[in-house]
Amino acid sequence: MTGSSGLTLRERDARVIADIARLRFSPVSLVGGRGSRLIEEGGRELLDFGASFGPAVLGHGHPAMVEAVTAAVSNMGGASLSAYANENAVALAEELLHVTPGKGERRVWFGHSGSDANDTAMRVVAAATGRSRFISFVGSWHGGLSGSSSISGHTAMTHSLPRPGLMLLPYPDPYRGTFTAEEVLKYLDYQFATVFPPKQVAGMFIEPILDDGGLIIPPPGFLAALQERCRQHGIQLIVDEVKVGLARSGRMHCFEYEGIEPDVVVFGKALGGGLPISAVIGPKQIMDYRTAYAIQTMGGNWVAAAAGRAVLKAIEDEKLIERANRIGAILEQGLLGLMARHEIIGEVRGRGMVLGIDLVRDRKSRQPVPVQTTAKVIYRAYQLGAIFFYVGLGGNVLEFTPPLTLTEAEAAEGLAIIDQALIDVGNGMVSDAEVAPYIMW
Ligand code: 7F7
Repeated sequence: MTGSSGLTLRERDARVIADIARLRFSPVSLVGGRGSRLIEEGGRELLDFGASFGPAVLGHGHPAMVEAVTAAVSNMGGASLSAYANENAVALAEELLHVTPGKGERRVWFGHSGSDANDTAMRVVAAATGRSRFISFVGSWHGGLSGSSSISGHTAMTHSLPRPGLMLLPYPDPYRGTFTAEEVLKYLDYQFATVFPPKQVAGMFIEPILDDGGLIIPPPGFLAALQERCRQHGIQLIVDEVKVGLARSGRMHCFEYEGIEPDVVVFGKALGGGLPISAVIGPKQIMDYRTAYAIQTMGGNWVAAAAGRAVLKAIEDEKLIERANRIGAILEQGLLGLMARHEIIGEVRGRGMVLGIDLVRDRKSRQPVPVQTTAKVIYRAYQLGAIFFYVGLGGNVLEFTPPLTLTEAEAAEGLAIIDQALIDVGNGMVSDAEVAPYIMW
């Protein structure tokens, strides 16, 4: 199908959209979406197993979201929380504080994206503690702005320099065993005892599942051991729940699995259900540190905050935490079933409805497949009618982050598509040339 210009949507996109904004894992171009399905140009429906890298937790066009956003946009209490208190943002902050554990007086900051939220967390924590060093992890993705990318450790970000005074620790990987938790902790203690004085460290950024870095689940006790060190040295423990938080992991917060209580929690993606809103929750004495101004005119704006409230309400009304566990278990079982038939699947891992399959050359060596292989599976799945993405520093982990509203029947449909895609790629049905434009990192 072509627009009035006679060009397809993809062609028009190529003419006007900056390449620095693209991360395309398939040729799909969208004209709409409903439920768990996206509608591509021409009208074909595709099952959405990525939820646009996570945010579309309620799928597309969810009635509660339509109602909340329509009502908000029809009766706008201004567009700036910086300029005036607004009912939707204040209520959302109250609700977020209610569902997020933490001690003492806390305050909420609102932004538009996970990137600006991590940026803000970094700046305000540095300013309020008077410390300038940070710790984060190899493989982490905290955002694409100057500050948030400077504390990220993803291979896709090596074109920009890390923040001075950043220590990037390996995230222990129980599957490949590149580093064990004990080795990482030993290295951290050694750094603390020598060239990285802990009293100069403002904060430590942690993803409770290292998602873009390969969907790695931390070994039991690792995050608790980090928390213990943070407490000992007055380091703020900043947990980035942007990708896996708010019910996706089968808990409200993914950090709950670790029995830890962060000082600062960062939300994004799911919070707006696809609309741009992010939040940082932290201790009052940090979040009220006025000279660390983090004012964005439309942060916490009326409409995005209404979307946030609709998401939190749907999590409760539709028991989405329970659902993430139930449908997540069905998906996981299905993937384990595929593993029995596809040697290429080295491991199935995840929590709730954030799951991954690690594709390997062979199960003994656990060596990742070349990224082209993962890209081919995704490309073939797109042809068969489903959208997936890949993660991992070698691009060998197929990621499943569908809407939390995914039905059992849709889960089965997605599994059947992956099954067929693996068979077809195994039979050489997709060429290297076909997927070359879709290799992103
Ligand atoms: O919404 P935004 O891209 O600004 O969020 C940044 C961010 C912060 N923290 C975590 C744990 C994230 O995963 C992200 C963003 N994640 C990327 C977005 C770019 C494409 C790759 N897939 C992601 O999930």
